[in-house]
Amino acid sequence: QTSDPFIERIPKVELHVHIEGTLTPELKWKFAQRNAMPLKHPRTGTVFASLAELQDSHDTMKASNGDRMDNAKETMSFFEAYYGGFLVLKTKRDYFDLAMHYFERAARMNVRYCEVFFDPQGHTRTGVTWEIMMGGFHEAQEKARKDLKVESTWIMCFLRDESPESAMEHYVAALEYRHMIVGIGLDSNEDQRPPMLFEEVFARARSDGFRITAHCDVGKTYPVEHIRQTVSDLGGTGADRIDHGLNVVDDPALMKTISEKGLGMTICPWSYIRHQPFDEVFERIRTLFDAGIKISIGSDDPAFMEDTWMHENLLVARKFCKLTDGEILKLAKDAVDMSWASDEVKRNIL
Ligand code: ES4
Ligand code: ZN
Repeated sequence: QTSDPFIERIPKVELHVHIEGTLTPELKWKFAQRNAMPLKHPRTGTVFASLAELQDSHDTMKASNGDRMDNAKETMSFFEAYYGGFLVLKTKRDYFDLAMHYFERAARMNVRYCEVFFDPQGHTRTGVTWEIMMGGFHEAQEKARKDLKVESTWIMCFLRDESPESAMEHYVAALEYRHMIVGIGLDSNEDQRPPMLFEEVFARARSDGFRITAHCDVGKTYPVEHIRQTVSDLGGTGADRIDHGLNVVDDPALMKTISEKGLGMTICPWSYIRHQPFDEVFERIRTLFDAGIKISIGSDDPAFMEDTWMHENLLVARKFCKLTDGEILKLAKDAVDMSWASDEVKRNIL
């Protein structure tokens, strides 16, 4: 099912989308062409000769599907495809176009407000300056507000597979752009990287007035301890939200703490379907919902998951969690509630 008038009509808030995860193969190809860069497969070194070849290997759903892995040697793993995308972003215009492409999609889905993740370390390490990156984002954001009535702000994520020192350096550099940034997050490969490794920078961000969140349990099952740290410790007294964290359903006491603290969780169904049994994913989401925990549906990396944007994520959640119109409305309201928008912006959303 692809059409659902109620879901189409309802005003939306998106709180979990990586701007780099909205880089479609078409945009990647366009930027590579105009920056005169050959696009290579990050592992095999093969140069993609056409957009069609790139599109083929960009399909990380295929790559992560166990038994199709063998005969899909040329496909890229998620992180290969994702970080490969950073290489084609060179100019302020690239950053502007990337963000504008997302805001235009958002407007078409009636997304009125969004908090968009970006990964500055992934950009500075390819030689891009803050001015180029934030300048392009800012111009797009202003145009989207004016022309599309899409309100937005940014959440700066640290790459947890980089060092805490690098996170701190980027934090300090970002202060010049703090008017654009509402919160600080943590993403990338979670293996052996508990959130509290980054406590110094999160505590500082907290005391400087930023909201904080962290990705937990994404890709495969990581220790519930990562969620516990995020809930109770990060930034001194715990984060303001949790990104993902589905495996908390294995720990009813922690679920109770999340519920009592009123912490919202951002949930991206298409991201989990790639790695986890289908039924289990939706049972878990339903369990969180029924426990009264605030959840907000997001798209994570829509361009890397078979083109599944906010709309498609809501559709699949609706279908397999058997959500009524009333329950869809509750999700939409909880998303507003969980957001870090000012009261005035919140009033204008729904
Ligand atoms: C990500 Cl850990 C993770 N999962 C999905 N998308 C991402 N973007 C950056 N980190
Ligand atoms: Zn994410």
